[in-house]
Formats: sequence, C-alpha cells, structure tokens
Amino acid sequence: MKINVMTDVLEANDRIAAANREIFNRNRNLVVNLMSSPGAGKTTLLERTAEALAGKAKLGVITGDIETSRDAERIEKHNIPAVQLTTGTACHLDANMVASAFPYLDLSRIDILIIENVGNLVCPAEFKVGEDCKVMILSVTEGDEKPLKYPLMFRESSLLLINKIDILPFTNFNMEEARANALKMNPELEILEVSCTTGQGIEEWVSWLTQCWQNRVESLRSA
Ligand SMILES: Nc1nc2c(ncn2[C@@H]2O[C@H](COP(=O)(O)OP(=O)(O)OP(=O)(O)O)[C@@H](O)[C@H]2O)c(=O)[nH]1
Ligand SMILES: [Mg+2]
Repeated sequence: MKINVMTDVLEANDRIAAANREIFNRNRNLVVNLMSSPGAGKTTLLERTAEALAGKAKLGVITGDIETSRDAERIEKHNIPAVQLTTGTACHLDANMVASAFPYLDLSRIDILIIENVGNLVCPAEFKVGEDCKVMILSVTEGDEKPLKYPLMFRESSLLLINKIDILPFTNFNMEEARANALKMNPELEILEVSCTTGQGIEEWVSWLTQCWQNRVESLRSA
C-alpha cells in the first residue's frame, strides 16, 4: 500500500483554509498572504503600508517566524494590531497556525489582514491559509534568476514586488531579466518595483492593495 503523505497533508490543510475563508468572509476582511525569502523586506513593507493606510483602511497583521516576536513588536509600534506566531521548526505558516491567531485579533475591526509568512522561498507557497491572494517580494540582492529556480511562489502570486531598488546600482541584478524570468513562470503576474527604504513605488503598492480591498467589498456586497 502506498500513502501519499504530502497529498493528505495538503488536503487536510485545504479544509482548514476553507473554514478560515468563511470566517474572513463573515468579517469582510481582504486577506493577503505575504511571502519572500528571509530578509527581503516583508516587515519593512508592512511598516510603510501601515503609515500609508493610516486613516484610510484598518490594517491587521499576523506574522510568522521560527523564533522571536520582533516583527510583531515592529508593527505594533505603528498602532496596528499584530499577532506573532512562532513556528519553532516549521518553515511556513499553514491554515491551522493562522486560525490559532484568531482569538487574539478582532477581525470585525480589520479591513485588510496581511499575513507575513515565514521567510522562505519554497514551502509557504504550498499551503493555503484562506487568503484572497498571495503577494511576494524579491529583493535585488537575491539574484534575477530566482524565478527560474523557485518557480512555485512566482506561479502562485498575483503580485511581485521587486524591493530594495535603492541599492540596484551596487548589485549585478538585471531588472529586465528578472521581469522576463518571472513572467515566464507566470504570465499573469503583476510586477512593481519598490524601495521600502526610500518609499519609491509604495504609493503604487498601496493603491494596488486598496483596489483589491474595494473589489473584495464589492464582491461580498453582491454575494
Ligand atoms: N536598502 C534597503 N534595505 C531594505 C529595504 N527594505 C528592507 N530593507 C532592509 O532589509 C533588512 C530586512 O528587512 P525585513 O523587513 O526585516 O525583512 P523580512 O522579509 O521581514 O525578514 P524576515 O521576517 O526575517 O524574513 C532590514 O535591515 C531592512 O532595513 C529597501 O527597500 N532597501
Ligand atoms: Mg519579517
């Protein structure tokens, strides 16, 4: 007898993700699963997003790390509710881990919930958590060939943010090559170039996000 453990694990995860989805629907949340390799700039993007959305939409964050609550503490400084999930050894968040944050967040008071996944370019893309969409960050220090080597995350994402463009001149990152490689993996992928340090491109990212939120509100209204 042959048991496909990975298929069973993903099916079990999908059932919990569907239950999360119902909770997000009831609370009218837009939910974004934010993924990247370690250090690409997820938390810094959330800090810039918190500043840009202040007074416009209510942001909430669930953030996953192997250890420490440093990321949640950084986000809370911007007066955003944030729950830190520490996974111990797990290299991604799954639907059950995300559900374990619900008792600590008032979802009814959140418009846009961003789930910062564990820094890892592979496993987070495999596990649905009940999100509306996946957004990923690739920073210019990681190499323009990464879409070819780690295709799944690029395939699963709706938007790619190419971050740290302020230091582009000091790297051998070829922007055209990176864009072409990413689109080869996913022709539908939207791409924005940003710098979370200088703020370049953040306005475009925030208008992408608020458009998604408006679409979500509209579709819930007509459901
Ligand atoms: N030069 C430059 N540095 C950046 C930019 N965005 C983030 N950083 C720096 O990159 C480092 C990592 O940023 P984080 O936001 O902690 O990255 P992260 O993806 O949340 O990291 P993990 O949660 O550990 O996976 C920090 O030192 C940031 O200041 C950027 O646009 N330009
Ligand atoms: Mg982080």
